[in-house]
Amino acid sequence: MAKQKPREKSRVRIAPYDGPVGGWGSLKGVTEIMWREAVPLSDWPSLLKQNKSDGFACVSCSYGRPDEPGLFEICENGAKATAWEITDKRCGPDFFAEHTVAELESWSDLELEEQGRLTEPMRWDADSDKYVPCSWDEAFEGIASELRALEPEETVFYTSGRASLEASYMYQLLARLYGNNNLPDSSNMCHESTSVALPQTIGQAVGTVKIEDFKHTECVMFFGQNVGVNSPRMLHQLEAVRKRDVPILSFNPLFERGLERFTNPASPIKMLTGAETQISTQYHQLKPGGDLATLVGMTKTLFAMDQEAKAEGRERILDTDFIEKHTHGFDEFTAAMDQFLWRDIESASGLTRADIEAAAKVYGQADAVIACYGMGLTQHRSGVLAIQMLSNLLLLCGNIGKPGAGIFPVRGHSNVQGQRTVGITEKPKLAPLDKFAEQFGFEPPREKGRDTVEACQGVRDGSVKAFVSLGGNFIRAIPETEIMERAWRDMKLTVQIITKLNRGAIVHGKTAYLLPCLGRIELDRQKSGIQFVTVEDTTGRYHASYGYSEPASEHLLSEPAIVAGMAKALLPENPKVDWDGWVADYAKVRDAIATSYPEIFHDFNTRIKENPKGFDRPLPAREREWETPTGKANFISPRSLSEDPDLPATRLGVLTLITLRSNDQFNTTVYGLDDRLRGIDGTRMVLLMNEADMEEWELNEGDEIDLHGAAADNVPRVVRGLRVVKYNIPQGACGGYYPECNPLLPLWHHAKGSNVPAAKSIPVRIVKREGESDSLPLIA
Ligand SMILES: Nc1nc2c(c(=O)[nH]1)N[C@H]1C(S)=C(S)[C@@H](COP(=O)(O)OP(=O)(O)OC[C@H]3O[C@@H](n4cnc5c(=O)[nH]c(N)nc54)[C@H](O)[C@@H]3O)O[C@H]1N2
Ligand SMILES: Nc1nc2c(c(=O)[nH]1)N[C@H]1C(S)=C(S)[C@@H](COP(=O)(O)OP(=O)(O)OC[C@H]3O[C@@H](n4cnc5c(=O)[nH]c(N)nc54)[C@H](O)[C@@H]3O)O[C@H]1N2
Ligand SMILES: [Mo]
Repeated sequence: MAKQKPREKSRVRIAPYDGPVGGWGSLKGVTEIMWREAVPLSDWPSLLKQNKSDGFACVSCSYGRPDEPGLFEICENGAKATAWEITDKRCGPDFFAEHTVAELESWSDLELEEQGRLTEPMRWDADSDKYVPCSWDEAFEGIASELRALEPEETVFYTSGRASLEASYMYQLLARLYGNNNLPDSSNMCHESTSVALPQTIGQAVGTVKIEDFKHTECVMFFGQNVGVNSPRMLHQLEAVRKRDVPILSFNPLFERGLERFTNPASPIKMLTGAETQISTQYHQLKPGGDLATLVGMTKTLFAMDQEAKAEGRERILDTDFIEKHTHGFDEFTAAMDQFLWRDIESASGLTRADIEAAAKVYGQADAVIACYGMGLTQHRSGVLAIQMLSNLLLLCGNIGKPGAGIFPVRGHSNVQGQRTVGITEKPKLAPLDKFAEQFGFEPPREKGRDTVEACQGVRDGSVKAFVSLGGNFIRAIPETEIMERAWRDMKLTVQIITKLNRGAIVHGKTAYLLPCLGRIELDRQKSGIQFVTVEDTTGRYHASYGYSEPASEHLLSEPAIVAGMAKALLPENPKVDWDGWVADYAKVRDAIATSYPEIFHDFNTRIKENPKGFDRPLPAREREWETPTGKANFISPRSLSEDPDLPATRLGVLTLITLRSNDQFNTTVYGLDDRLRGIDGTRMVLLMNEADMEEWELNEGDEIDLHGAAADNVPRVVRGLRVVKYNIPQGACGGYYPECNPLLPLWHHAKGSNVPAAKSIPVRIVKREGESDSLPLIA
């Protein structure tokens, strides 16, 4: 029985939220989800184990752990992610016996995942259109026989950024032994712009900041990263930074509550007195994609300030010694900056010259500056360039490679950075293929594999015929939902290694398997005993993660065991790859990782045991060693302020859509329909609009509209039935939730150089709905 209008609560409320991030609202959020997921009371104290050296690495974000973690080294959203995984709800064969897949088509993401943890491997049965239980061996054999019938390049092995170093390493080896480098991961939709931009500028693909740097910094900047929702543990460091009266500058088209105010829920006094910390000392509401122009404007201001200081015989603003000794391309960069006019900077950034100068002054006067950034920079057509421009700004004042300073890409998933480190990459030059060849006695494929966008293109043109997902909900996360869903069903094989039912199970290939796995919080018992796994956080530190809760079902296998099961069924025996031995004892996988990557992982097992707080990867740029072709840190000069070339020639009636995460979701996992911090309760089908634009379009709050894609290719793309909400967002921009708005994002609209879908700048047009609305009234 198809459900009616599954996406709204019976009561929908839109009203501005006055509270801070954290505080009682946050504690209430935690308790609500613990009840909703029916987490037994005995498991509640487990929250205290989160992000402790003897506990588990939070399955939510990738932010690092301080050396002395607080009693509650958790946050509202980390607690939600934990509750989501250790839930008492189960989705077993009885559920699947009751529902055909066609029937589940109309279920929302929330309703699918609300069924709870999957308990047994399942195979899709074409005759009944139902998932039916199968044994693990049947699943592995079935998958292997499909894959054997294909050419290796016709299969894609996708990973979502949560899988451990051990599982990821085994998985990339499986793909390469099978014969391809088709190893895209969620990073391709996320911080790939970072991984492309930073090696060219500072010679490493990851950031340079450690948590201790927050103790020494004199200024923190945020470009397009929503700390209060997506990496809330960082608020503890920001609170301490503000206590020292250090300025924080935020650049964001939306006023995000977490960048404005915070009440520490771990501080009893603050909770009782309601004391809030003001986070940002300056908040610049730029246009979507306006960062590049803003950074150019700040740079011009610094040049002017420096000239003035020089003329007056004061200490220079630019770090001329650093520029001279450590950088390349400064003269060309200076000339490029001279080309840009303030008039154009103001119009491309949406900020006034005075605003930009005010930000530059604070930056220029601080001796050590940290620049944090997230999807607001990476998910644009010019994302790579914007990151390079941020790096330029830091280099000007020597803000890389000294205490309290650095560039800080705040990555998403808890091990997304680590997966790339251990070989999950479609770019052969980033994997030690010669080493693999020697270690495992085979000739690894040398051709470039497919990234996320290229994998999607392959599914569309039929050249990709099988898709194996280690985690994630790929079909919901990618652009162009409708077109991609149609193409997806033509594939020969889809395999989902997941923990909960999601859309990727419903939209499937001709043969389809669901392989349910253990989560990281669960006890992983293997032949040699209980195993732990390891992850790399966004500061480049490796931690062990120990599960503690009983598995959701006795039939679950760990991710390493599933990868090994597929590999053994598919690949010829290889005496140098001991899949069984690896599964029996993950320490042996870590030994293999150490052999492949000795500089980073030498003595891996010893070091992880001896350092309960983790150990660090080498970060050459932190030591001012530049592993670039010039041997220096490079200034990279932008040639334009990025007019997005994908926008249609005639912009009449076109708005730029930013796709957003709510406070009640982890990526495509929707915990609930509320977004407390933005004052939206009970629905996600909204379009946030500027008041002046609403007048222009003659719209009132609560009106229902259809949103159409307005990209230059004129392909019809539409999301129907969004309700207009008046919001403080720049004129010309509008906001909607991800993944609901993904049908509007063209596959080809992605960052140049990194192929990250430009999800923060989608051209759209509004079409008003005539007649009666079938929605519930808004209660303001
Ligand atoms: N609770 C929770 N935590 C998460 C996740 C989650 O979904 N929920 N997801 C995880 C993952 S995989 C990731 S990648 C990270 C994502 O975390 P973030 O990097 O914070 O990503 P978003 O929330 O998509 O958007 C970030 C901010 O960019 C702003 N923005 C949009 N366009 C622009 C622009 O042009 N310029 C600027 N300066 N700002 C802009 C938006 O208003 C928003 O505040 O979080 C991780 N952590
Ligand atoms: N429009 C728009 N699109 C976007 C974005 C955006 O900002 N806007 N953001 C992009 C970004 S940054 C990202 S990272 C992607 C991510 O998007 P997703 O693919 O949604 O990422 P996940 O959170 O990894 O996927 C959730 C699924 O992982 C499975 N899962 C959970 N825990 C585990 C586990 O321990 N093991 C395994 N094997 N499976 C598990 C569950 O079944 C769950 O359904 O979306 C991208 N898409
Ligand atoms: Mo991400």
